[in-house]
Amino acid sequence: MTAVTARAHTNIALVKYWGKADTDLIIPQTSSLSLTLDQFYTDTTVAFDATLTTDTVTLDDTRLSTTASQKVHRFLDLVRQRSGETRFASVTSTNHVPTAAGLASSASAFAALAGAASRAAGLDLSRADLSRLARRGSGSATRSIFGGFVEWQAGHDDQTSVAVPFQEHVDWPIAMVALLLDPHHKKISSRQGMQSSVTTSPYYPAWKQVVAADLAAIKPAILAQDFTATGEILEANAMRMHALTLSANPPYSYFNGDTLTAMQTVRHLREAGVASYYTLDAGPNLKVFCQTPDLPAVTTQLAAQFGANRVVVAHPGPGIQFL
Ligand code: 2P0
Repeated sequence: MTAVTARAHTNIALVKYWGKADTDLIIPQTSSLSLTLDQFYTDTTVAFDATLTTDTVTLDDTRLSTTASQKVHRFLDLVRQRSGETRFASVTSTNHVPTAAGLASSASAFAALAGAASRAAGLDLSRADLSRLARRGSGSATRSIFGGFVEWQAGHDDQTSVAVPFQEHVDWPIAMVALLLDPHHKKISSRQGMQSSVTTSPYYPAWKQVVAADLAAIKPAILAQDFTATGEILEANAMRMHALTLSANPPYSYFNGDTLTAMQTVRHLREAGVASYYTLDAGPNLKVFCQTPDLPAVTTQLAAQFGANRVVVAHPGPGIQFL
């Protein structure tokens, strides 16, 4: 019985993934591009153990029920299938977030699980293969195998749908300020939400064109370290993703009142000469993209309005590590 521990960081998509072409293999409708973040990560230890009669999953010191850990069981089945491992596993996972407000993410969770479970089962996978494996747990986990700026190339099957580093070592003084507005679990999961957008939003075909254009534009902007162009693209892309929720049937939204207020704050900062742009995922928490010299202005304003304990500064982070 060998226990293996892996650490994976979460990532924030600058050009978002919002919809699957294949819900079983998790092949997305479009490619996406993200930035891995240093402040939010998951440490996961996996050990296959002949004395176990079922897989056990412990998250932040709490043993999960079979129902709550269904996705993990299915993921372990996949690893057993590939490796020939027949034993059940114990999985122990800790989410590291700087406050109790919770930015727990399936991206860091399944990336760390892919690493720890595959190695514990005796597989020695390349990072590309780890990315493909992590994808089967959660789409966004595909990208969390790599550090810095990462592109998940949509592809069309298990082999071709994989993340590739776009710029792994980021030498650009940028930051992503997380504003934690609501720690609660979302009512509509990303999985349900994106599928509803694919099947019911009349804007979905336009979204695919938006993503293609945004990817083509953001890559040269990142390489040129063009902060304004990068910021404008990521903010517009996030809003257009959220337009898919508002235009679904039935319509829904991940925004709350504070989300709208915080968006206005960022616009005010910009008008006052503090260059900053926001993005947000399937929840109300904003992430504010800014340049390191502007961090004091951004964090002071957000802390004054929402409370210092809700503001966490993140920078570009690394890819998967084995501890
Ligand atoms: C992303 N999100 O690109 C997008 C933007 C949220 C908004 O990927 O069903 O947990 O497990 O593949 O990866 C969150 O969805 O969904 C997500 P599944 P996932 O980061």
